[in-house]
Amino acid sequence: MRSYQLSNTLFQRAKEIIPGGVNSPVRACRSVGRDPVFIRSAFGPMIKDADGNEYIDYVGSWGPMILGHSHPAVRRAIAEALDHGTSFGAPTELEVELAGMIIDAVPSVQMVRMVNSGTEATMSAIRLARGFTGRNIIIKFDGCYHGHADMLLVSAGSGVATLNIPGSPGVPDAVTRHTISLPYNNADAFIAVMKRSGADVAAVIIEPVAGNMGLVPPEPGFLDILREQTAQYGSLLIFDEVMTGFRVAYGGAQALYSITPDLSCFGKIVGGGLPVGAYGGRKDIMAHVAPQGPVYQAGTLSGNPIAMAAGIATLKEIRQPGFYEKIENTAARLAKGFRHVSEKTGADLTVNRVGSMIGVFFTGQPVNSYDDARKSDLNRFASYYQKMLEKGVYLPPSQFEALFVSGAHTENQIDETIRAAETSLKEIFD
Ligand code: KE4
Repeated sequence: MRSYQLSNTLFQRAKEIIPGGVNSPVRACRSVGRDPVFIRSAFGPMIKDADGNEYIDYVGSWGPMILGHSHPAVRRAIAEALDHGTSFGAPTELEVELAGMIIDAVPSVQMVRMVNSGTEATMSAIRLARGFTGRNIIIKFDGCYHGHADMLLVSAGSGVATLNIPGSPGVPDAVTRHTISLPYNNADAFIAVMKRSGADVAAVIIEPVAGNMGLVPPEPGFLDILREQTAQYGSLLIFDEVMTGFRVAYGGAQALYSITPDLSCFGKIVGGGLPVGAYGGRKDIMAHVAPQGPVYQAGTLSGNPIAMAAGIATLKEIRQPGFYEKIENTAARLAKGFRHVSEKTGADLTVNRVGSMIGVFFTGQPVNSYDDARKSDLNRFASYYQKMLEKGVYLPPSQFEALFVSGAHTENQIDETIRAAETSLKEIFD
């Protein structure tokens, strides 16, 4: 039996001085009925908690750790950058290098601005779209999470869905009245709204593969319809690739589905585990960003050299031939294993996968939207989470999150995970 004594002591202290004891709500594990473990170290696919318990990690810091933790090349790059200082608040060669790598990787991005989080990236892209078009309406999709900027906290996924809160107190109606949220994968609903209001829509923002309601892929043709309709009405199409960028392909979901958005948002992997976000796209649009244009956006630590170094090192590793094929095969093995043990144990699971992102839903029905995802049995998910943790498997503590497979996960660890899943599911469904 594992001990969690130090994690529990730390959590009691944390709750006295940090809201909910955490610096991001979903980490509090409230929806899975247990307190969080405090992590002390991580190497490769493994993390270790304060009590010395080890786990196979499928959270990967919510996506950034595509190489696995503490990758030697990333550590060397950070150490090298540290030798020259930590922050200057001035242009550096490293931010030019990372900007160039993003532009080389994603053809739709002709110019890019670094920020410090995915939230900053999407918030800035929305402001830019409104400034560029002179319009106010934003369309998003139920269950998609684009960070915690006021105008996007409408029918959001991730922690908002996990805590089952409709939006958030403190967000004035005046801010969200220009935000329309539609069902994901519902082309008819989208076309109808564009027919009615398209001329007033500044932008449509979407997770091209939804990872914040669990993992929900776009249905064939759905993204194409978004592209056609936004082009027809002069609205901008924004791909929020904070999670999918450099994850589902080196060129992101837009490469996978051959869609050219007008703006794209990035985060997570582009920082290699350090705080980095970015937004970019058509040069004629990005030219409106200050100081080149009038749309203001700024950040003290934007382009921080240490973070840039980590991002550069990460992208250099994942662009190596065979990297995506490897993590794709590893993730396919894991998804196949989940499906197999679901049948073997009679557990009602739906397993969705795109690349190295996997969603395991506790429902026997297909999951193609947020409404579908919310039909999942959250109590059984919570039991599964707890049992898997006890067996040394660290899953995202929410039905409305995705699992991430890294380049460091081995076949043995996948097979160990599947064995733990089989035992856990038997205990739950017997
Ligand atoms: P951050 O501000 O948390 O860096 O990024 C916001 C964001 C934007 N867009 C997408 C598609 C995202 O997935 C995110 C953040 N993802 C969640 C996990 N699903 C962050 C985890 C957390 O909130 O602690």
